Amino acid sequence: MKTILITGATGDVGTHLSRELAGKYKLRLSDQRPLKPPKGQSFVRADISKLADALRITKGVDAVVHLGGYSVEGPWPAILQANIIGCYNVFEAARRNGVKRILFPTSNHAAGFYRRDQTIDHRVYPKPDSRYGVSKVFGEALGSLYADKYGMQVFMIRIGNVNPKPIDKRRLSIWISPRDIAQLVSIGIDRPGIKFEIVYGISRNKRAWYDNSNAYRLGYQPQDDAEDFAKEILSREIPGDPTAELYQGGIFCAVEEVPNPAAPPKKTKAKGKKK
Ligand code: 15L
Repeated sequence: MKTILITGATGDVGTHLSRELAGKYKLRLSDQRPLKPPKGQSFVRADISKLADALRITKGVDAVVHLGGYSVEGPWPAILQANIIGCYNVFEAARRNGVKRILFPTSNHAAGFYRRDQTIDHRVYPKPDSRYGVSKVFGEALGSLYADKYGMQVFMIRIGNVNPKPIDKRRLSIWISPRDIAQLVSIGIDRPGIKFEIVYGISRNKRAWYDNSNAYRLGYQPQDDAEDFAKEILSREIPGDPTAELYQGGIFCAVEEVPNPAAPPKKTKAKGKKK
């Protein structure tokens, strides 16, 4: 039985995967937050922004599923620490420990600025919609480098949204059920001959914005379709921000006010003074 490290195991996706993959692999779960592992699985607490921790957890595993990191848009220092430094440490630690295979669940937000009326495949140039999206593009680029330069076997899953059910209109296009993501992850772990692949982590959704033929070529046979929930979801949907509605990344594409600490303080008008 293969030993698989799952980083970021306390998160939603990690929780679904450790349940779905139990018994199929020997799972070593890791996170910086504590976790009581399910029976038959082990847990190692680690902070992947420290290379020494990343080296410790990647020792002796057959593959790494690197979920650890900041999982939504956030302040740059947090993204930098977790998703740039942390991601680098995990790839580098895996290489130094001789781990050949690494799965990096990237995100739909690496390409979130494609419009919803476009269908994109695994070969499109990234169009990140956020600092978080940029960090996922960094992970994809790092994976490409480690595949070409060091011969690592790298499997990228641009995940839509993992949930037992799709939660809104946007997710009808990008939803993936827990059992479908587990199937994709198993392909990434077990399929021979992987060098560097990008697939989309979505179920067989009727409203998909992705041409996921690369996943199908590698043997993916999704069981679920978000359309089964469409009637219920559309009946309660209220129109959102028009920019967010235009792009695949949704609200991550909306312009936000980023406070600039270097900017001089704004002058306030003196009270009672007329122009
Ligand atoms: C993601 O990449 C996030 O990790 C997740 O929390 C959701 O925001 C998801 O994308 C989404 O777009 O629904």
